[in-house]
Amino acid sequence: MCGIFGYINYLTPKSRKEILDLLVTGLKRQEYRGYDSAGVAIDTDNKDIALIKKTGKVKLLEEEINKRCAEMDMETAIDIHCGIAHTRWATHGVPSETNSHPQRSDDAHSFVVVHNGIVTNYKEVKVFLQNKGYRFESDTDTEIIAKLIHLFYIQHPTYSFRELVESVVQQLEGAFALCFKSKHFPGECVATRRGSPLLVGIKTKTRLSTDYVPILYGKDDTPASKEPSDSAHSEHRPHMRDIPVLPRTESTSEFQPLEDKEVEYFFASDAAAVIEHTNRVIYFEDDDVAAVKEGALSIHRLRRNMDDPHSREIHTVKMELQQIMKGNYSFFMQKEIFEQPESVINTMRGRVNFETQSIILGGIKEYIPEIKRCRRLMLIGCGTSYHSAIATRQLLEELTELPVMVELASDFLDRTTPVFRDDVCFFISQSGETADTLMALRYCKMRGALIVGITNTVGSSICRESHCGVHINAGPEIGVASTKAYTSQFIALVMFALVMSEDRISLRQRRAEIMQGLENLQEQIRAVLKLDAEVQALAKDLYQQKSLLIMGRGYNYATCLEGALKVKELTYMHSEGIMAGELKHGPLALIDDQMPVLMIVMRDPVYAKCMNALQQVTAREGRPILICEEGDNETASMAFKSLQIPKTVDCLQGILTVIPMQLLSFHLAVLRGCNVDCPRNLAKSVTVE
Ligand code: G6Q
Ligand code: GLU
Repeated sequence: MCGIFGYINYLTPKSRKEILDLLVTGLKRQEYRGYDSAGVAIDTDNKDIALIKKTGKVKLLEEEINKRCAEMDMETAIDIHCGIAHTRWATHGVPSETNSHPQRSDDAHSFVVVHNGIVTNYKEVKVFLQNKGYRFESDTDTEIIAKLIHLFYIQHPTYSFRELVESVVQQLEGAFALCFKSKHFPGECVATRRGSPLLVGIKTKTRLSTDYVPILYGKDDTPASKEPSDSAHSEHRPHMRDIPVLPRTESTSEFQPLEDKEVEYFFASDAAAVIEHTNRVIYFEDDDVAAVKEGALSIHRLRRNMDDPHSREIHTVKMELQQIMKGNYSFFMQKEIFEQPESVINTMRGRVNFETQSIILGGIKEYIPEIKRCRRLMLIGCGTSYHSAIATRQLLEELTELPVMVELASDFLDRTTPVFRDDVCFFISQSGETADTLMALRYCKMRGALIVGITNTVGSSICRESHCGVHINAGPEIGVASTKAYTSQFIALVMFALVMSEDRISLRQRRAEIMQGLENLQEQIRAVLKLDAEVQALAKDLYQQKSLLIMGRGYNYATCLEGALKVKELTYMHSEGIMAGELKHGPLALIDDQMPVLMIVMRDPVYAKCMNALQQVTAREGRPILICEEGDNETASMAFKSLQIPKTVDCLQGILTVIPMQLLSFHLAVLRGCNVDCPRNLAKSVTVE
């Protein structure tokens, strides 16, 4: 989920020092994407491949490279070379040098690979490879890719580098961008993607004579299939046992190189990494396999569908480096809000099977029988993470029929809350390092409870100290205000509730409805994000106010708390999330024609009660802004202003209602001149009690 950078120079001589500088700079330009370790692979003097990897910042990798310089000739210019580099955000295996990329096929470094994303069927492939005698050194999903290409190479010595990669990706499920280098194919590079971004920058001395690179399709395929290429892939994926029914694509005589002799290629996850070298860029599509051989770039696809294009356009990127560092966004928080259509999918990837309506959470699978026997569930966290527990409590109660306690870690400890051996305690934390949450975890562990970690950071303290857990896989969150981690925590807990109710026939209908909701979520989040301009207009009305009250109840109460927290922490404006049912017990006193009030009123089981609250507000001349359902003009007509958002199943609605709140706090902060990504008095990871 982080950064790939590959650099190939063809007849453009560069010293090892220059090549390493280019690779390290390529990684630095993508540092904003967040990562926990980094690594590079280049050729050595004696035709081996040197792997240099380091946990932590790219700066540390750079220092390690400087130390290793003495081993190699750094000055002599090399005419043709391929180097690959990577920043890793761990999803499988803790951040460590062995787990960092590039991952290798064997001690001899026959093949090395860098990978962004998650291979969801890696266990199956790993067992297959272990049975073939491969020994694994890392805990990553990625290592199977390096080993698998090695196996194919042994089995099919006549295959080209590109054909080997094509054979490999046919066996993979999940999301990936990959960049390969091999000792057997010096100066060549093959890269491909499915679900993770990848592009190539092209630099030539003279202007390119073409604006596109033709796509070469697999030989056996006529352009008749109606199937999208993705499903074609999985359909034709041979079972591991009878590997390989390998495709042969176009012969080399049809290979169409770019007409330039001296050329440099820059593979990257983001244009930010190539823009200082060239503005000529091709963005790859899913299942494109791009190969650089003898200075020629070719793009292949295994099979062709009716409306597939004949070529990939070479775009001219007009932006300056500074502009695209945050991927077109001005702030990390903004980028992370807009990443949510993808991050929610990453949380579900490899876990939810919409066809069979089943969910597997690999990290807690073995503990499910024990969890089902427990006395109660306790969900413990701080700040935003605590809110994700509030958001899902009702569903957990419904689907598990267990008592569910939701606790703020600090208060839980203050009370020395009784905990028992048959309790199951969930610790929810984006960073996995929050001191209060960690202390509460140790407190419960000492008392013999089962500890389940829900974190975004593999290898964090909470991960290490839990008995089992779920990684939310939202990708690195850099903005201090948590956004995409919240929606992913939400989904992780919903998935847990669904797992717990799998064998309950009476809940079949309810589960099916929630699964449908999960499946539609990506599109619906996209639709909510389209309201950005409307939310910005609201922010313009509100930004000079001193206070903002946010009211709701039921499934949307958590959105009120989370919305108010976002507004407070980012804009320094007073904001309060109020349970609408509590209005008559005091907060109503705050309402007049001046007090800004935002209310969430969806057509769910508490609709009528929310409407009562709304009437109480309007009766006191309050002028509420409403978040309501798309097409619900009746409710909207009661509002001073309204935002209409798509409807989903009640228990998932909070994912869609929180997004306008994230956008609103963001726009308010910008308008009030606050530092969006680093608000005052708040750290990304609160490691003090
Ligand atoms: C919210 C903040 C903050 C955070 C807590 C808990 O925008 O980021 O409320 O959620 O400090 O942090 P962890 O989730 O990392 O434990
Ligand atoms: N899943 C891979 C790993 O954990 C790649 C993670 C990434 O995208 O950086 O090693």
